[in-house]
Amino acid sequence: MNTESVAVTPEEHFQDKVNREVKIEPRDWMPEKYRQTLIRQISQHAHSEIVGMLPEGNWITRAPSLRRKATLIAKVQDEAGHGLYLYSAAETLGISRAEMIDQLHSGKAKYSSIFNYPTLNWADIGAIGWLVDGAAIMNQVPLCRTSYGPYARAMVRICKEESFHQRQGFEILLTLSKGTEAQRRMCQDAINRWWWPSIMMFGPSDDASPHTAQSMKWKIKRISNDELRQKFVDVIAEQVKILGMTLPDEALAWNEARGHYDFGTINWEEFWNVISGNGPCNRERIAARIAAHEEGAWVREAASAFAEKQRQRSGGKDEKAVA
Ligand code: BYC
Repeated sequence: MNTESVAVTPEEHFQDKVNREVKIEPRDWMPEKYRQTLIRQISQHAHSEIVGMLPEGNWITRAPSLRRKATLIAKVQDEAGHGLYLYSAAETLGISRAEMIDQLHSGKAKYSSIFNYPTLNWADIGAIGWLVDGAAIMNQVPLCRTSYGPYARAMVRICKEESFHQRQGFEILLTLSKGTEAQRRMCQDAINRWWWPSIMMFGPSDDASPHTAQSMKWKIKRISNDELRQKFVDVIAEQVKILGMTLPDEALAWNEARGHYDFGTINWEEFWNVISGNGPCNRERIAARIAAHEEGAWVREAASAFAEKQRQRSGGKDEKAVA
C-alpha cells in the first residue's frame, strides 16, 4: 500500500519530506526562505569557528608545557577545519565563500557572542574548552539530525572533535583545581567570568527568538534555545562539583518538582549589546580577521596561479593524448 501523502504544492511536498525525516539535498526543491535561513545559520556557525581561533590562538605561545602547546595547536587547527566544512556546506546553497567572508568583515553576518570576551590567563583556555565547547556540543549534537543533508553530515565529524576539546578543557581546570591556592583562584576566576557568557551562547529565550518557531518546523533546529540551555545548566551544575568550584549564580538550585536546576536571570541587555557589535573585543576580532585576510591575499593569488598552470599543463597533455 502506498502510504505516501499526496503532496499538492512544492511547499507541502517539501514539508512532508521534512516530517518524514528525509534529508534535503542541494539539488532538491526548497523554499527560498529555508535556503536563506540555512545560509544565515551555517555561515554564522562557520564564522564562529574561525573567529573562535583568535582568543585561543593567542595562548599557543604561552601554554605552560610542550604537551599543552601541542594539544592547543591541534584544537585551534580543528576549529579551522570546522570552519572549512561549514563554509563548504553553505556553498552548496549557492553562496560563495568570498561573499560569506565579505558579510563577516562588513558586520552583516554575526558570529558567536562568546568570542567577544577576552582570554586573560591560562585558566581561561580551560574554561573555554569545558564551558564554551561544552555549550557548543550541547547545541551541535541535535544539529547532526538537522534536515539539510550537507549540514547534518558536517556536524557529525565536528561533534566528535568537539568532545575531545571539551575534555582537554576540563582536564586543564581539574589540574589547576588540584594545584596551589593561586591556581585554584585562577580556576574559579575563569569560571566566574565565562559562565554567564557561555549560557548566552544558546541565544535569546524562546519567546524573544524570532527564528526558532520556523526553524523547528523545518527541523533545521531540533531543540529550542531554552531547552538546550537548561540541559547545559543541569550538566555543568554537577560537573563543577568534581572541580570543587562553584558557578557564580546564587539562584542556582536543584528543583525537585521540575527535575532541573533553577538558575538566575541572564543579563539580556549585555547579550544584545555584544551581538550588535559592542562587546569587549568585537572590534579587535574583526580587525584581526580583516588583517589576516589581507595578509593572506598573496597565498590565494599564488594558489590560483598554480591551479591555472596545472590546468594549462593538463590541457596540453590531454591535447597530446587526443593527437
Ligand atoms: N551569538 O532567533 P534566534 C563553536 C542571533 S561556537 C551571536 O534564536 P537562531 C566553537 C541570531 O543569529 C558556537 N548571535 O536565531 C568554535 C539572530 O540574529 P540574525 C557556534 C546570536 O539562528 C570554536 C538573533 O540573535 N555555533 O562552535 O534560530 C571554539 C536571534 O536569535 C547568538 C553555532 O553557530 C549568539 N550566541 O538561533 C569553540 C550553532 N544567539 O541572524 C566552540 C549553529 C543568537 O537574525 N547555530 N544570535 O541577525 C544555531 O544553533 C543557531 O543559529 C543559534 C541561534 C542557536 C545560535
